[in-house]
Amino acid sequence: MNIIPFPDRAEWPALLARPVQSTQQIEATVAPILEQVRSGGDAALIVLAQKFDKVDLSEGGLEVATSEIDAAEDQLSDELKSAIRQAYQNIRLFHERQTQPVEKIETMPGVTCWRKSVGIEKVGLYIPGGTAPLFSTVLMLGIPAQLAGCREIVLCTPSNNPAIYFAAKLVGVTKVFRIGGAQAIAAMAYGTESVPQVYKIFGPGNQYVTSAKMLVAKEGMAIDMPAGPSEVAVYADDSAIPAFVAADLLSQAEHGADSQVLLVSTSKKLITSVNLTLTTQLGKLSRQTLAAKALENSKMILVESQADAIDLLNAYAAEHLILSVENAETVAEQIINAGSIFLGNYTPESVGDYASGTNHTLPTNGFARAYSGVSLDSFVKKITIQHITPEGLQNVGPVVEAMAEAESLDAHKRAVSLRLASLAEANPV
Ligand code: HSO
Ligand code: ZN
Repeated sequence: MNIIPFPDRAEWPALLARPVQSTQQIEATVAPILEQVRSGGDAALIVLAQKFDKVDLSEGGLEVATSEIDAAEDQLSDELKSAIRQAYQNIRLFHERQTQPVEKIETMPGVTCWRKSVGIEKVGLYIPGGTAPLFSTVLMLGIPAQLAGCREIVLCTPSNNPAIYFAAKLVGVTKVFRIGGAQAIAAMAYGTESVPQVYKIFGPGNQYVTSAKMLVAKEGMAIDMPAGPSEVAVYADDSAIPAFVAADLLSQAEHGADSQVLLVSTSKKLITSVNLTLTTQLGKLSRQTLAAKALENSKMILVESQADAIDLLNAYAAEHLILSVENAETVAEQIINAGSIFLGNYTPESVGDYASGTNHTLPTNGFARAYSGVSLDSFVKKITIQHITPEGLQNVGPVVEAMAEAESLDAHKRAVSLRLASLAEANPV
């Protein structure tokens, strides 16, 4: 991997920049696909599935039959099923506690305000196919959707992997469609004869899927977040174990050729040892070609001090940040930009990817500066409610009258004044 010793702060932005991807060309391919689905519905989806996925959906239909979903269970080993069930429980427990109790706040005597959370009625989850169909993402998106009480949970995936179906059943997905790519996003955004139109679309995907999500977002569809290639930054000192660090870097690199990994350290010794064991471990991976490509975009950065490391990590805003340093928890307090943080030598990112309980759908590409990962909140909207008693209106009314008058909004003022006058009439002093 590229080793960069003591870069000047002026060099940081260039060093930390993600590989740029030209979106224009992809948009030009994706926009007509969206239009084709919008106007052609199911028939267009069948044509597109034939063209891009080489599957004939005209016979079996776009929707995966319940019998096929039920049958998935028999195709999985007991070991995998119990692993998925345990992950389900941990993720569910962590997300369940994100529920906030309704709290009625009396801002002035007689003026009460509160919020209620309501699950988004219809949500769409996209699960890519490809070389490693990530059924874990079904849990990460489906569990908060289930907890939020979303009434319709639609899942589109080009994959017929039984683990995806098994997880979909666990989280209570209402309909599964064998549709992939940009056309799946279009189907959920516009609705077709078989695919229900949803109000928010979640899930990872390749550049075409991401571009489709961005395009429908421009038309007003809610999406989870702008997704880019996955990434990890590891900050390690001499208390770190080089083989563990190398394995963590590779676990992110194996996701795809466009993944990015970063090692930051104040120890040259650590960097050298990680680099050595990385090469050995890489040679043993089944996805070594992909991982090796990702490592070409990746860097090991040697810095002078812990303060420099923290500033650099905050500037990078990693999707995943592993702190394999002494006093990791204290260091974490100084991290202000990251999607998810992993503390110490025994907290690999992969545990968070699958089973600890936290969500693995996280902001990439520096979006961690302003976005959070997916959580229960992503599947609910919060409706504010208020109730004002006659006494309350006497308290807050004059405030509103003064402000409305200053904004020259007479009707606003009158809505209060009329009521205050009627109260005064009913109860003369
Ligand atoms: N690291 C990925 C999630 C994942 N890993 C799924 C394995 N399966 C993005 O956070
Ligand atoms: Zn992963």
